[in-house]
Amino acid sequence: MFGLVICFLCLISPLQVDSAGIKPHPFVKGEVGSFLKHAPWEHTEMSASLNGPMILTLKSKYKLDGGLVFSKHFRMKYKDCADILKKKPHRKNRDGVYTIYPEKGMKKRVFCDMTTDGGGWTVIQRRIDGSTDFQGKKWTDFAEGFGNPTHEYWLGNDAIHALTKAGKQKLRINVARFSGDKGNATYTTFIVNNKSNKYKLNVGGFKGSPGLKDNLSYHNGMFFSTTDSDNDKWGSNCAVSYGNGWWHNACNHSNLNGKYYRKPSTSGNAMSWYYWPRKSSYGLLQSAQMMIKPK
Ligand SMILES: [Ca+2]
Repeated sequence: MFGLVICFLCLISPLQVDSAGIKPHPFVKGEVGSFLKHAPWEHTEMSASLNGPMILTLKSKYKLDGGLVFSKHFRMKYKDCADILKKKPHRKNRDGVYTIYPEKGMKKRVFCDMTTDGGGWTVIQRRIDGSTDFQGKKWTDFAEGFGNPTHEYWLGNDAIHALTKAGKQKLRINVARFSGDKGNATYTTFIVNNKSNKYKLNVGGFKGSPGLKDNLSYHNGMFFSTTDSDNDKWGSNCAVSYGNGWWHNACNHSNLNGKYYRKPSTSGNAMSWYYWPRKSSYGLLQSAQMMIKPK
């Protein structure tokens, strides 16, 4: 691209170059830069190619009267929502579904929260209306992920592991009750281990909004359990008793993958964040969301 700009300089102005022969005089560069910026470029063609699962290359050509063709290359590969925001700052405040590549060969559609606390949050779990069934899901479902990124979903333990394994992500949990109360909890440490370590949870560094207690540290160091894989600290399988996959201990202080009830419920299997502010009953949550962002 720069080479073409230099050729263009040759056409319109005597060019001063340094000893390397490529650097225009700052004044000339500024003049021409301004001209190029405001010139009536005509878009002539665009082509795209996929190189493996990670890289999309877009080539765009622009023509200016006089015949000059100016090529632009765009290489797009985003690891997570923060990466998108970093490379495309204009996406700030534009929440929505985006495509990310947590690691080589892994492509995921996720909801990006581009608004909360500076944006760039990759949503890994979302419950808002009960449209996605979190019950009846097995080990493989939780590993691979399920649901709809525009509404409710579980991103998948493999993807969550890929995003958090480097230890550079913080976790934020947003919860809301049917009563209208809202709260959030953040954890400066959030790492989910790999499949052979049963997606063991490493969480710490809690900070919560007023009144909201830490209900996840009880699950620190726990393996992930599902109805078909008991890895908890209880004699029976918590995932069977409660009906869903989670980092059950014996059994839980939080169960954000619990059953969604469309009104307050006293059922023990309901989606819950138990201590808020003190002991509370299950089944008071209307929505929950887990999202991560680099520290
Ligand atoms: Ca057990």
